[in-house]
Amino acid sequence: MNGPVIGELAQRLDEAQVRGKDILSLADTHEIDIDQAYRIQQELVERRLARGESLTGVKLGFTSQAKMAQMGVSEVIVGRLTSGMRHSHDSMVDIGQFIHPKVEPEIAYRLARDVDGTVPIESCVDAVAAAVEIIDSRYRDFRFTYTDVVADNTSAAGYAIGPWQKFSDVNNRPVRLSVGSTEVTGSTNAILGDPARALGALEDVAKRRGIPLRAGYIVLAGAATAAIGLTAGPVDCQIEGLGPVSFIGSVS
Ligand code: 0L1
Ligand code: MG
Repeated sequence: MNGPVIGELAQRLDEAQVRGKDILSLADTHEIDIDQAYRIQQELVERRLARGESLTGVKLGFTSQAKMAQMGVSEVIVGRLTSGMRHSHDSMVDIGQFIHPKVEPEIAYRLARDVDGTVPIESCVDAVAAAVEIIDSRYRDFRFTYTDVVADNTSAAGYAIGPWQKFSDVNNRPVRLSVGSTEVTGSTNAILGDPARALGALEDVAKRRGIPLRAGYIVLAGAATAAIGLTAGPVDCQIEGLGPVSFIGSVS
C-alpha cells in the first residue's frame, strides 16, 4: 500500500469523525497490515494536529483477555489522545458530536518524564487517577477488524480525568460506572490482571510502532468493565480510593 492510499484512508476516517457519519470497514476494500494501520493512525492524528489540537497522551485497547481472544490477537493496541478529546471533570459534553459513543471506566497514569528506555517506565510515572474514556468507532455498528480499529485511532473520542493522586498500586479496586440509570461494576484487575502491567505493554508496543511517550502525557490503561452506551445525562465513575470523575452528556 503506497503513501497516497494511506493518506486517502486517513482522510476517510477523519471525515467520518468530523461529520459524525459512520463508514464501512476499510478491510472490505483494502488489505491492510498492522504497520500500515499504525501509519494510517499517524496520518489521521496529524489531521487533528493541523486543526490546532495538541497531543495529550496515549491510550491502550484490548487489555482484557476476552477482547484479545475475540479479536484473535495477543498484543494491546495503542491510540493517541489529543486536546480536542479532553473534557474537564464535572463539565458538559456535547454527545451530538459523536456517532454512537460508549464510555469505559479506566485508570489514568501521568508521565513525569519522557520514556526513553533508560529507566523502567514505572519510574517515569508520578500520578494516578480515575478516568472515563469515550470511545466512538467511526465504523458502522462498531464492526471492525484488528487493523481497522488501529487505523481508527483505537476508537478514541474523548476522556475525562478525576483528581490526580501520587502514583501507587491500584490493583483489585472495585469500579462502578453509571450513565443515568444504567450501571456496570467491575475491578481494576480486569486491565491485564493489574493496570500497572499496561505500562510495560505500552512501552513495548510504542517502541515497535514508533510512538513517542513524552513527559506530561496521560496514559489511559484500558477498560475495567465492558463499555456502556453514552446517552444524555449524568456519567459518574467511582474507583475505590480514586476519583470520582463525572460529566454530563448534553445534546445541543
Ligand atoms: O479503548 C478501548 O478499550 C477500545 C478499543 C477499541 C475497540 C472498541 O472500539 O471497542
Ligand atoms: Mg478504552
